[in-house]
Amino acid sequence: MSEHPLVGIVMGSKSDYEVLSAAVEILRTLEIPYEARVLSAHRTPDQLVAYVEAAQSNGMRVFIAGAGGAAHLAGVIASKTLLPVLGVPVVATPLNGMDSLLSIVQMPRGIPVGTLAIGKPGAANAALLAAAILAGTDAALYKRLAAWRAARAAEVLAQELPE
Ligand code: RP5
Repeated sequence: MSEHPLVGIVMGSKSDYEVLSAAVEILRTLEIPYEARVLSAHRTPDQLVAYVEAAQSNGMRVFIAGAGGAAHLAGVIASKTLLPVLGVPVVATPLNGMDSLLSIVQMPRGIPVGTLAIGKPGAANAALLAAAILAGTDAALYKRLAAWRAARAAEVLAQELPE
């Protein structure tokens, strides 16, 4: 997107994109400028920190971080910025995402990470939460988010059960 990104989606590996694409979809639908990057807390720590610092300087407002296994990506990002960081646990090991969930949600006191559900529902909700954060200072986005919610309600009300 041409406008400067307000949401930075960071994932530890390209293999996480299948999950994080659910966040991308929501951000596109709500017309929120974003950028997505593959940066790893343990494989590219220096580049990760440089990215977070540069992104913040360039007007980023929210980070979404998705990773699997011993998922410290969101915590490392949160350690380098005061911007809200939303963590998405990804299934990447035989522990089925519980390892990632606990790694992200159990941040020690003082460096918060808002933690979402494991997998695609969590990624979608991270984007919706980012939208809600941004909508506090963006009336047009607030309207788009309200319309999105209303459409979900209409979908449920239109559901019919088989005879
Ligand atoms: C984590 O290890 C990544 O976030 C990913 O979920 C997992 C596996 O990475 P790859 O081996 O697919 O690169 O750091």
